[in-house]
Amino acid sequence: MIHKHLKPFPKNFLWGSATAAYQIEGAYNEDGKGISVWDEYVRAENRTYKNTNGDVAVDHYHRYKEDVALMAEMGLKAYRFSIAWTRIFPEGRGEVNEKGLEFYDNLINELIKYNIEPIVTIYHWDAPQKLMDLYGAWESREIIEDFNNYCVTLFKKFGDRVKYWVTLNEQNVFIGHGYRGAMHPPGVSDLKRMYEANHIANLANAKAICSFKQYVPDGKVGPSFAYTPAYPFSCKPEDILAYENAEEYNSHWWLEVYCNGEYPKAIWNYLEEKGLTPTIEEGDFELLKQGKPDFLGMNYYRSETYEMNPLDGVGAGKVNTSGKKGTTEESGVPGLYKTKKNPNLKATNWDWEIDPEGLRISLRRLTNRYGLPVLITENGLGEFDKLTEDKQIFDDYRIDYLRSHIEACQEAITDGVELIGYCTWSFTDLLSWLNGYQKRYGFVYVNRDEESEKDLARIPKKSFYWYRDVIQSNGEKL
Ligand code: BGP
Repeated sequence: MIHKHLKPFPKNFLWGSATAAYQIEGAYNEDGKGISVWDEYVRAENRTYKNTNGDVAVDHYHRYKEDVALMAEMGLKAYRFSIAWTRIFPEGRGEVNEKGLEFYDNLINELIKYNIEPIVTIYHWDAPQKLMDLYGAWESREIIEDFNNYCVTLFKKFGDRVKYWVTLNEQNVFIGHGYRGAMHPPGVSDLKRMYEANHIANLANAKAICSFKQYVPDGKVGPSFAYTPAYPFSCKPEDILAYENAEEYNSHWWLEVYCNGEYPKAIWNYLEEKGLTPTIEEGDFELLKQGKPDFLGMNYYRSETYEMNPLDGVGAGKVNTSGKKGTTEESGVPGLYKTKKNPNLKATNWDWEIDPEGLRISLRRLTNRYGLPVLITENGLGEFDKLTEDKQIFDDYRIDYLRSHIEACQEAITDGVELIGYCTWSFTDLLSWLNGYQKRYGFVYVNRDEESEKDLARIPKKSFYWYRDVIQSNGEKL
């Protein structure tokens, strides 16, 4: 569809940027905070790039006022951040830590002071270690109640000022990496456990949404999903089927549950044959159906291309966490699909293919299938940045990436997609879970690296001023 004229961005469009607690806050054991599964996981060698951890991260906990002032200078309309469960409940349940609530209360008030809409992510992967020790965190149904208590505490405390809430960030990633890829805590590779934990996370998500409607009736809530649209490598029917397998297996397995309270049939059957379907208890589907989101949060970075993979074909391959281009290995699920490099797309140094049209395709696919408004909760470019001697960063490649993706948003809006807002990843540079500090995403450079915390100085990049103009012109000046 080629439009002659594009519709303007809506007047109240949320031009935003996003971060997550573990990746920016630091202060990992201060003011009563408990230990999270990430605080614990990174203690063992070789789990992250150069053994980096978030003990200090970019010290946002102590510098939040400076960071929010920079957001205000940029004219940001919305800021998406996550709350660390272990700051609120150090042990995951039981006594509330007032100091933890106070930190986020201050942050929210600071944002509101500058008319920046706070978008709160309730869970961005940092489950309390105590709950992991007690009952295996997401592997026990006990977490549904504990998570709900944590959510209700937040709704009661912040629901008067926070109207946009994200329940779980990228359940497909934290469950997939945690229990299949063994790359995130708890570092397990066991499909049965993965699908059980995933089902429990679905129930926790639905229950939290039900509570939300009760406590914040004038707010909007939804999960954030890492959507990577699948493409077929060729028009051979077997490749088309491989791409459909990938779509269903990697995305709609989650999205159908969020939006319709059901698991997609073909994948359910596939898993049933293997004895991998989750245990369903009475009332589960009723709860899943009740917990309907108001919007879909979508994190979009790239597309992925697939071809047929025979039953004795390739399995999981290595992921590039070093920034050495071309080190990503082919990977697949035998009998379902395998990944292929898309010859039509350029890729980043971490081998993520750059595909703005893929964002438009994603928005249209999700709108067509689920009919919900969409909030882009993450989109951005992770790259090496160079600080010049006179302390400037010319990140034109990031501007190009963001510009083309914002154009894709406008095309999707013109297509009829109801897009609430667009949050870049990320506002300041921050810790990338597995890739250390060298894979930078921010508008604001943070002066630190894997080896040293240096002075953690904040330096706006060229993209900072570019995005300021985009916001000021409501997307007209790209
Ligand atoms: C998403 C996560 C973010 C962030 C981003 C970039 O999956 O929600 O927390 O890390 O990806 O990924 P990476 O840091 O691996 O480059």
